[in-house]
Amino acid sequence: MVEINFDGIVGPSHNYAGLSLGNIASASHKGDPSYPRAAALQGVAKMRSNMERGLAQGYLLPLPRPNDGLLHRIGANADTPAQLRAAAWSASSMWTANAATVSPAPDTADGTCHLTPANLVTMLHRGQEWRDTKAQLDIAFADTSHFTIHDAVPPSFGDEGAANHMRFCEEHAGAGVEVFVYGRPGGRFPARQHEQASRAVARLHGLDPDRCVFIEQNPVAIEAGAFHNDVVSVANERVLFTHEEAFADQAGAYDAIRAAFPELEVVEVPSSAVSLADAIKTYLFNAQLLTQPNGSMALIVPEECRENASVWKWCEGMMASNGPIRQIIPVDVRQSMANGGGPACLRLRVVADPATVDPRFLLSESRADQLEQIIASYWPDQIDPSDIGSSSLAGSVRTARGKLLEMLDLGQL
Ligand code: SUG
Repeated sequence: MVEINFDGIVGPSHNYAGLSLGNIASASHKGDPSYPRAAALQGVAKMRSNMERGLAQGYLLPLPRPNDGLLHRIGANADTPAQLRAAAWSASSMWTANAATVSPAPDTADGTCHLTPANLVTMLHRGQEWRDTKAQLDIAFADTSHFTIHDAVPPSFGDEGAANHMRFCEEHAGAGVEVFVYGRPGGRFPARQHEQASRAVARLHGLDPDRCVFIEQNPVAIEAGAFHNDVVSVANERVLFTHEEAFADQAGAYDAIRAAFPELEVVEVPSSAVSLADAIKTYLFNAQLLTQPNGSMALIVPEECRENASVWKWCEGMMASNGPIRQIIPVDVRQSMANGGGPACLRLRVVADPATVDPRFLLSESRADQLEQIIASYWPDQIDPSDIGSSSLAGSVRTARGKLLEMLDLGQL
C-alpha cells in the first residue's frame, strides 16, 4: 500500500466568477478572463513531476458542466443574476481535496479504505458536486473487498472533505491517527466544516475513537481567508507543518494530537516570520508534503511562495536546518491559485495498493501525454466572464469533456 494522490483535472469551463465568500483569491479575481487550457496543462505538469519523483499518481475527471439540472432547480431565466447562473458552470471539482474524506484500511474497523464524498453544502456551486464525484469514486474504487464508499453526510452539517482532515502515522501503510478540524459558525465568513459532519464521518468510517482527534480551527484564520484548514496546515506521516495561528487553541491542539500520537513532530511557522496574511496569500501551507521513495520529505509549494520575501526566507532557513522537510519544490498552478486552490487543494490522498484501483484513473507517462493532447486540442484557450451562459461555449465545454471520457473509455460518466 502506498499513498496515491488523485489530482482533479481542471475542467474546460474553468472561470473566475467570484463565487466563494471568504475565499480572498476567488473574490479578488472575480471577472478576470480565465485560461482553461493553460490551467489544465499546469495541473498535468504538476502530476507528471510528482510521478517522475517515483510517486503514485491518479486523477479524477471534470464533472458535467454546465449543469442544466442545477439551473432548472433554481428556476434560472434571463433575469437570474449572472453569479447564480455561473454556479452551474463552475469547474470547482478540480479541487479534489474537497472531493471526499478518506480513511485508509489500517485505520478502520472493517479493514477497508473508507471514502465519504463531501456534501460541500455551504456554497451553491460546490454543493452540486458530490453525487457526480461519488459516481467516479464508485468506478475508481469499485473493489468492495478493499474500499467502502458512503453517501455524503446530510445537510445542514457542512462537510468539506479532506481539506479539513489530517492523518498521522509512522508510515502510510501503518495505522494512523485521524485529525478532523472544524470551524465554529458566527464569524464574518462561513465556517464551512461543521463539527458534527466530522464526527459523522469518523463514525461512518469505523475509526477507533481513541485514534481520532477533533480540533477547532482558529476563527481568526477563517476571518483572514483560511476557508479550509489546509490553507494553514498540512500533515504527513509524523510531521505537522502549520502556522502558529492555525488552531483556536494551538498548544491544546498539539497536546491532543500528541496524546493519540506521541511521535508527533511539529514544524510551526511563527507569525513573526510569516504573517497569517502572507501565509494565505502565498499558500505556503497549501502544499503537498510528500514522502519520496528514498524516505525524505519534500514540500511542493506554489511558485507564489518564492516571490514573497518573508515566506521564501523562511523556506530557505528551513532547508538549511536539520528539520524533517528536506526539500521545497515550487510549482506553477497560477490558474488554480487565482481561485484559491493551491497544490494541496488539487489532490485527494488515498492510501491503497494501486493494483486495487481502476487503472483508468491512474497516471502513466503515456496517459499524461494523452491528457495533454486532448486538453491542447479541446479545452478553451480563454473564457471571458461574458462568455458564461453562451450556447457555443456550452457546446465546446461538453465536447471537450466528452473527448476526455472517450479517450479514457469512461463514457458512462
Ligand atoms: O471552494 N474555489 C474553491 C477553492 C477550494 C480550495 N480547496 C482547498 N483549500 N482544499 C472554494 O472556495 C472558486 C470558484 C469561483 O469563484 O468561481 C472556488 O470555488
